[in-house]
Amino acid sequence: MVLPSEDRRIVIHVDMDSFFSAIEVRENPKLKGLPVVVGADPKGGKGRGVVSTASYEAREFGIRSGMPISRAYKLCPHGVFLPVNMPLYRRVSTRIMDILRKYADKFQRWGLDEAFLEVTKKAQTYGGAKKLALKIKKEIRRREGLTCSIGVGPNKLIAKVASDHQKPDGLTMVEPDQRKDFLAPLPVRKIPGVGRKTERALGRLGVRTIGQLARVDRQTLTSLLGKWGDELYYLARGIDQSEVEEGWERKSVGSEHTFEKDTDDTRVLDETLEAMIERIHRSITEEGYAFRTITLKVRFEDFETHTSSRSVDHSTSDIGLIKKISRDLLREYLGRGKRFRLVGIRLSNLEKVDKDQRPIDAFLSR
Ligand code: TTP
Ligand code: MG
Repeated sequence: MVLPSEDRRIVIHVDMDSFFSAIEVRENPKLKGLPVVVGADPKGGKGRGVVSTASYEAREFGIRSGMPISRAYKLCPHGVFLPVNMPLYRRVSTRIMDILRKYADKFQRWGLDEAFLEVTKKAQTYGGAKKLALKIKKEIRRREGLTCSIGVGPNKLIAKVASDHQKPDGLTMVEPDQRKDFLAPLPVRKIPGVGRKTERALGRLGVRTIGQLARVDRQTLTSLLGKWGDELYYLARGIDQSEVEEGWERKSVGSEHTFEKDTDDTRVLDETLEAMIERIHRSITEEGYAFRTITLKVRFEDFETHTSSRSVDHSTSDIGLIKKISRDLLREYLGRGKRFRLVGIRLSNLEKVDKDQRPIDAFLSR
């Protein structure tokens, strides 16, 4: 089923290349060409935090986002390890979004370093969209000294997968009749929203590529994955009717903390969570948001990692409630005879309660 409206839209997705580390290199050109790793509390590679991002030179050593700094250090001891300077990255992000917005009929920021632009009217044709994309790249490079990768396609799904296709500094055009061939050879996890869990479930059906996924019937997918299976049925065919929506961002905000030393001291755990909650709470209320879901993440000393969530009936911004629920959630993990390496808190299902406020900055950390 391809709806006629599907083919009429032209959507661009822009994603900055190795965003945090590219900014660091721009600020300090001596770092150009070096393996640069940005992460929480890096201590020259001896810290216990995780990697936020790595320059493409550092990725050659196998360093990836989310990896412990200590592992990154083992892979590349001569790398340059830098702390996260979020206020700087936010300022750069805001300026980039201001550039992008001008090129769009409709604009949707999607996190700190990416955005969707519907350009159906401004571009008219795929040829026009390509010209627009090249202009965007040029302007970002000239004004900010940074590169980005761009995908152009008939909907948000295709545009997003395409922007990731030739990184860094790429431009990938996928016209409506090319979408199936474009998607078919890619692994299923390239579909936004497909994580390890879905990948594993599909793997059990022998499905590894999007092309294989497109051959599975709808019933099988829904009985395996429920509503998400139904969505996947369409996504695998390159069909995505979701709109480019102004002001709708990735709706969650959270933070996590790796302890200096693994701990099972409940006071330390409580205090750490409280401090994080106060910071996150300040940020959501300042931006005029309320939440419905709280997620606690814990990682034990042996790296076993768990998350558990609880949702409330109506959206709220009650800090006492966040603290209480997080303590309840934490209790399930106490007394296991294992120390904690990391705790994290995330608020999701955010809802705007104060319409006059600016949209929330998509995340404090992912
Ligand atoms: P990404 O766009 O996923 O990564 P990137 O811009 O660093 O690299 P790429 O060229 O592959 O797009 O994320 C944007 C920024 O978000 C990234 O620079 C750092 C931050 N981030 C984290 O802090 N933790 C994470 O796990 C990820 C994936 C990103
Ligand atoms: Mg990026």
